[in-house]
Amino acid sequence: MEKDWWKHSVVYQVYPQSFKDSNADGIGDLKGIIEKLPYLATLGIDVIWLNPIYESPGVDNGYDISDYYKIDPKYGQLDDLKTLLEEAHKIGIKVILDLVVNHTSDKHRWFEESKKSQDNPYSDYYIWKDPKPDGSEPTNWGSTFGGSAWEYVPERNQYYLHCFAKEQPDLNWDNPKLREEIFQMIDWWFQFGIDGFRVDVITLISKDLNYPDAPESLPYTKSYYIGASNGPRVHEYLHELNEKVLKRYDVMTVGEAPNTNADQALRYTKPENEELNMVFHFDHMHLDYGRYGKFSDVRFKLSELKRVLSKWQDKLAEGWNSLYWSNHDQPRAVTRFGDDGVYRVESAKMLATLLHMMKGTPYIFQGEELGMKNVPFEKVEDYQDIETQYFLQLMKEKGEPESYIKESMYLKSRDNARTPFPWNGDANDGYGFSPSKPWIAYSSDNQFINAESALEDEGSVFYYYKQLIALRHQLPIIVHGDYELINESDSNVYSYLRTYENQMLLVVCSFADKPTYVDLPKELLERSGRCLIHNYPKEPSSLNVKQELQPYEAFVYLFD
Ligand code: TEU
Ligand code: CA
Repeated sequence: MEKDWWKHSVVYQVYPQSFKDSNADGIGDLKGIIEKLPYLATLGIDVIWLNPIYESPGVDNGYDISDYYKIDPKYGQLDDLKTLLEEAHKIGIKVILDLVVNHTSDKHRWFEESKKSQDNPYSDYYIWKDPKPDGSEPTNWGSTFGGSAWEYVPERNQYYLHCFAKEQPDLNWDNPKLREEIFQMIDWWFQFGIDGFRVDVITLISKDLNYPDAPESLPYTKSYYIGASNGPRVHEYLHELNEKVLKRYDVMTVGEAPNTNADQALRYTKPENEELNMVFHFDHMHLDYGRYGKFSDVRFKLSELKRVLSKWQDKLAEGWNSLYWSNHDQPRAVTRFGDDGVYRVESAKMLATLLHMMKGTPYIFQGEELGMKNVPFEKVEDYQDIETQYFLQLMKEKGEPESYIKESMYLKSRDNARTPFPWNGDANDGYGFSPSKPWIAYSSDNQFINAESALEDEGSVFYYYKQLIALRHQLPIIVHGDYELINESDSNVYSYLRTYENQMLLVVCSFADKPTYVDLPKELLERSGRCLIHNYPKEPSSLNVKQELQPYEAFVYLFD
């Protein structure tokens, strides 16, 4: 087995409930994913990451797990997952699952027992604290989806902690018995044959036992960060997980790391620390936050994007980066960072170029390879997501104008990423997703943006992604080369170099919606190179780099 295969892999994220429905209940499922493996093989990806498919009441779309060993019947059976693994492995694709072990569902057997009394075998599986003398919550922390992060249970006369919904109680990792249960479960899944895990909010598992109150300056819904992120024993626990389980398998791990800076991330990912292979950071996701945090109409600044992405490229030189523009929690990349109007195709390709030529493992969220954009839901009621519902309510209470509320939903709701995948453009055929009413409304853009038309069009975003993936597989410089930002102060163009052995790669990406000009190092202008990829039709003399750029133009040159 090839060492560190995840370093030269490209991961494709499948949101199972919205990929392909095989049994006409309006919900995507495992058989649907199996059916669409050839599509993923055509794209050329190496790994599929599936969002949670375990048994769950579905309060937070599967991130509230009631049984780690069962597949939720709406997705199929364990046997279907076996088949998916076999079929994927046959064509060289690996499959990783989502591991949600900071919390469970409140319907998990452990919690049902734990909440009964202060004295039972599961009593310490969760985080229980006495009320303050006046009966109030142990700290002033708010939870991600609204309200206090503490919920009172009369049977115990105590509060339990939930950083997310109250139906998602936080597990107590300080309890060695709990850790053993979790490690056993992880081992069971590796025995089953999966190839790794994306690990949900792993930076939150160790809590500061002083339980400090949060300062007013922290946004309420994230105020638990003060005592719940990058806590005192998190590295110890991950190392223990590695020692006891991960080490024995050839698997990959990517931890989701909210509230984690690049120095901390290096600790998680440095190979000699034996914790995780890589983490997802949020720094570039925070560039357009406003007064409610995420839900805002603020637009990112290119200078900030350069600063943030370059910092991570530099700081994680001895660790490993994960590269992403979008996922199931984020709006569509082309709307957020590009132009989803006239230059949708050009800017989607430009963004792909910028990300896929960087050092790290790229992640593609389903539909990103079609250049899907945010969803123009007509009715606010079309939004399903628990986070969106909360912020909608909050902004209404604060008296925000209807138009501002609608605009922030449109720009930021997690549902932008969650609408069913458009396999074709035919509304009467449920866009090829399902013959029945889907669990969440379709995007009306599907008639123009869909897989069938992308596959028929040589110039589509899809084939551009395919090319980028193939380049990563062919050229070690893309995997291993050093990164260097150039033209830092250019406010239109993001350009950088990669160097490896005697080779050099030049990546130029315009974020301007009109023609512009890029200043390039003289030595490169004099050298002749090879244009590897370009989002505008090739010009006859592609040996020399050019400096005039079309709107959202992007290209990559290799010099050797
Ligand atoms: O998200 C964790 C996380 O940090 C969220 O606060 C995220 O920032 C938010 O969704 C952005 O709007 C993970 C999962 O990816 C998410 O889907 C879950 O809801 C959450 O954990 C709880 O498990
Ligand atoms: Ca189904």
